[in-house]
Amino acid sequence: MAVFLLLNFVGMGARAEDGYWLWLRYDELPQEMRSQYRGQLRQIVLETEETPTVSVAARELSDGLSGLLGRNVPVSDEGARGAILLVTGEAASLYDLDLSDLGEDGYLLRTLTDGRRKLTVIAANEDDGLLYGVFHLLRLVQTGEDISDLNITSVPRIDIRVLNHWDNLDRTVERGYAGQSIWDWHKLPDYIDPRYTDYARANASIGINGTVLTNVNANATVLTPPYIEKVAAVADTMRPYGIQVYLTARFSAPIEIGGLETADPADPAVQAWWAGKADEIYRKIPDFGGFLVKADSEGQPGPHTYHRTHAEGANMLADAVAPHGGVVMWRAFVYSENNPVDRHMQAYDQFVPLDGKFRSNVIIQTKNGAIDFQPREPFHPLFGAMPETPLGMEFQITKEYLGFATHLAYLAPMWSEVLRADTFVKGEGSTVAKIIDGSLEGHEISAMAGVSNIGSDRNWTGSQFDQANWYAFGRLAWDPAAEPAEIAEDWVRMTFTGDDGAVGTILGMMMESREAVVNYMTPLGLGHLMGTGHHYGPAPWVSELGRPEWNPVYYHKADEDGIGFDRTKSGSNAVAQYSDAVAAEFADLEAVPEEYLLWFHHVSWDYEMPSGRTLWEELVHRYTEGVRTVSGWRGEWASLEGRIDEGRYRQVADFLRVQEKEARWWRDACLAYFMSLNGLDLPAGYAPPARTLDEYKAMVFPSAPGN
Ligand code: BDP
Repeated sequence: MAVFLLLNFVGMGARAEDGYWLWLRYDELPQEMRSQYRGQLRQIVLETEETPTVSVAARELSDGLSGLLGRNVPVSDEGARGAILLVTGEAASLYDLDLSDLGEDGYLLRTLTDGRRKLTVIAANEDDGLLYGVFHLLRLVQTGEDISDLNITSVPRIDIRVLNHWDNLDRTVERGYAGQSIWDWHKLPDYIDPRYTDYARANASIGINGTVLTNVNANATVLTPPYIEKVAAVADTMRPYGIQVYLTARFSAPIEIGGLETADPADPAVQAWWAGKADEIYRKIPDFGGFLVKADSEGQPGPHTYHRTHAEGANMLADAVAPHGGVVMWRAFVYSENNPVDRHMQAYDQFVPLDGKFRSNVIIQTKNGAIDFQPREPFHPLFGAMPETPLGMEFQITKEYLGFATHLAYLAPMWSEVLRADTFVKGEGSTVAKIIDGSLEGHEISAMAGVSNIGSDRNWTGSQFDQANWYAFGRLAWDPAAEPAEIAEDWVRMTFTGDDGAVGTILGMMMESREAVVNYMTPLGLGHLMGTGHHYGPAPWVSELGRPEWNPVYYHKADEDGIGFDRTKSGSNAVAQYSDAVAAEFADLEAVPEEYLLWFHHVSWDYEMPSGRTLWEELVHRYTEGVRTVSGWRGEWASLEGRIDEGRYRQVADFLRVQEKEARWWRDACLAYFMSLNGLDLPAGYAPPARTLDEYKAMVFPSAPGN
């Protein structure tokens, strides 16, 4: 029996486990998990019109349940006993279901009793809602939940839940660690890779309803007629799964592909060109989502060339897509090498004066923190500072700054930390989540974007555990208040195993992982210490790059006396961009949370920390803890050998070895560098760096990916 169970849990035999099936594996559940569904889930009955979306929903449910329950669960039109009913619109009144608060994407899951057997009802206003409800029901069965008395209502808090692919037309992926782009532009539109459908299924299963196919560092070619055909073919594949396609718009496209001499947003010919381009796109893709724009940032063209503002630039594009119901997601990630002001402050300085000047279909897409996706940043001061403008959240799923694909770092705790942060702009409870979901200021549109970690690697994301970040992004975009640990547990059970002991071990590792990475890379509020260009590994010593704010020394400001960026009044005063309550906390050396200490303060090496250690000792301690945590996981993972399929077990084991090695490298290189400045010894009991500082400095990585 035990052997039988084990085989079931690890899904051996059916197919090789290489991660391709993500969390949608649908392997047969062990008998004692399956038996609770007896009398329920017998067949699927459609009480709705059979549209393409309803068809994919019904097929997914049928395939999924047939696999999980080890018996055929057909779509049938007879015999409602023990059935799952997919219900929309009018039919809901037959079952006394109130759909009025569900909006377009929400759904109900209900159990109704029909004699001895139970009916399971999935009801929604729209087909997309049904599809989301189907995936929710599947998740409940995949994780062995009791569904005998369901009473679930689920409505997304955010309207636009979108992936941003930083994918180039030559299939390279900026900051991609999972192989080539999945978009095979060369073979499109004639060849539709079956992966596109699996991509759409996976996204729909977590509520993602949009995808920006191209890099923010944009190429205008994607807006030319042959590429619009290709995009339309992708959009056709995505549509049944409720996913809208978006593109990045290169601001200078009217010049590059339009034959105009200017891209000035005030020029009527430029406006007409964009309006015509939008019309052309919508003729081929009637549900096209709109444009994402990176302008006047890191060398990208933008309205500033013509002495126009971000608002003037964004509004021109917004006007072009508005007649078709499209939106513009205009990025707030801007800073300039000519501006001596603390980089932390520059986006706020540029955007806050424009509050109220954007069209109603513009969303200002803002990174979670003011610098750049570091392992830990305080929330961006723009959140709460533009009450008249919808602000969208931009998270980075791909782990550019958290160890690429080889490091285990579960990111939901990091995202959740920001979503739950209180801006205090309208008193206590003015969380970042309420700002982006629009509820604090009553905005009509809301968006959350995740920079994708997806590529053509067989396992999609370059590692098994990075799938969890894609998964968690979708779940948090649907519900920013969701618990990271609960999301992780669902993912582990669906992806790896239902064995409680193994689930506990894996979950424990995941929940520790982000903090471990912070510790071995950038503890106590440090940030931006990584290598130049490729961003691989530590390089806190770098000081000679042309733009001041590209140098790590700009961020840590370490010298013989101390370390940290003074962002209080005596320094850049970036704290003043936060509400008074938050500013007061961050500015006060005694009150600032320890994890942001060096983000806001320059502190002497002998400063006494709450732990009783000096700052230097604490830093050494944190770096060492980070490495120790990762070393511990190697043993924990080893305890799962034979309880996880061999293929995925091995890959994770190997990656953990890489992570341990690189965590040690981060610790040692950073400590060696800081010691060269402060002249201090390591506290007793802490191992010295394995190499000399010069050796760390001499390391080069010509094959580091993603650059
Ligand atoms: C930085 C990345 C760079 C992106 C930029 C952005 O290193 O590749 O182009 O963000 O978000 O973190 O535009």
